[in-house]
Formats: sequence, structure tokens, C-alpha cells
Amino acid sequence: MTHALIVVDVQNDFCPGGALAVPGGDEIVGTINAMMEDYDAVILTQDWHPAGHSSFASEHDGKKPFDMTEMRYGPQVLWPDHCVQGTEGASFHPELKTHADLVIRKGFRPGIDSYSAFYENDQKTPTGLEGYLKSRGIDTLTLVGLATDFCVHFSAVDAARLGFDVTVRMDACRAIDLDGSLAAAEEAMRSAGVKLV
Ligand code: VGL
Ligand code: ZN
Repeated sequence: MTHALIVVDVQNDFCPGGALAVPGGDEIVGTINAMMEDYDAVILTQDWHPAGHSSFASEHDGKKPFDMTEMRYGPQVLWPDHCVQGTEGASFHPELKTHADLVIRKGFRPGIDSYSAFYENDQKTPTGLEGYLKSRGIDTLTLVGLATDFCVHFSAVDAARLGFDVTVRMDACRAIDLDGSLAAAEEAMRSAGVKLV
């Protein structure tokens, strides 16, 4: 077994004071730093949008953050502008250890959002992470980070479908929880065979 820790989007904009703050988002940093010592590989993901990204409510007339819209690939939540490439908000939390093997950036295509670290929200466009992990012989993944109900959820479900053995450490994640999205995410992860511990 070769076991990787995938640290999802522990970035300033998802922490208190950030543009899309997740309640308690900064509380998990110490736990994650300590966990990093225990894995064969550590991979960080970084939400990385160009200015004017199509997932931003500010790009849609008459819409406000957290409204829904219909994209070519299906329904999409509209977010406050966040994690714009090269900004402080897109940087990792200053206390997060960043001596990772790989940083995978996602959400850089203007017309498509990417919650999962494996596929963009059209569920077809790969990020390349699957190939990286498999070519290193990594078969087991533990996921932590932000947000439980969006990027962690979609990454975990895709990973399980791709054949990885997947665990989410819930104590090292925090959720946005829009309209029951946390409960729905937990259900979806469990039914995909993800272990929630
Ligand atoms: C995320 C919403 C928009 C996340 C990223 O990291 O969970 N959520 N972009
Ligand atoms: Zn985003």
C-alpha cells in the first residue's frame, strides 16, 4: 500500500476573513500539518481562478453569491469572487506546511468550475491527478481540507470511482453547508464507498 495525503484548498479565501470563508476553516491547519509526517506522499490542491471566472456571481447579471445558475455542463452554485490567481486570497494559509510533493491547481479554465481534484465540473475534463498518483503506485488516499461539502466531497467521490481506497478525516475538514449540502455530501461519499472517520 502506498498512501497519499491530499490537502484540499487550505487557502486564505476559505479561512475566516477570506472572500468565501468557511466557518472554522483555519482550525484544521495544525492537525493537517501534524498528519503530513505520516504519509508516503503529500499533495496540496489549490483553487486557482482567473479574474472574471464564470463561477463568480459578479459575472452574471442579476445574480448574487450562492444563487444557482445553469452552465453548459449543468447546475452550478455562484460564488463570491475568490481564489483569483496570484492574489493573497489564493495563497495557502500562512501556517500550512507547503513542503508537498505536488501542488495541483484547478478551476483555471474561465468557463468551467472544478471542485474535484480529479475532474472539472463537466465530469469529463481530467486534471491529471489520477495519472500522477497511479504512476507513482499510490493506491490509498486520505483527504482533508476545505470545504467538506464541495471540493473534498467531489474529490473523494471521484477518487473512489477511480479505484482508490479513500478515507476522509472529518476532524480535519470544515464545511460551507448551503441548504443541507453537508448532509448530502456525507451521504454521497458513503454511497461511493468513501470511509468517513
Ligand atoms: C470550493 C467553492 C468554490 C472548495 C472552491 O474548495 O470547496 N468551493 N470553489
Ligand atoms: Zn472556486
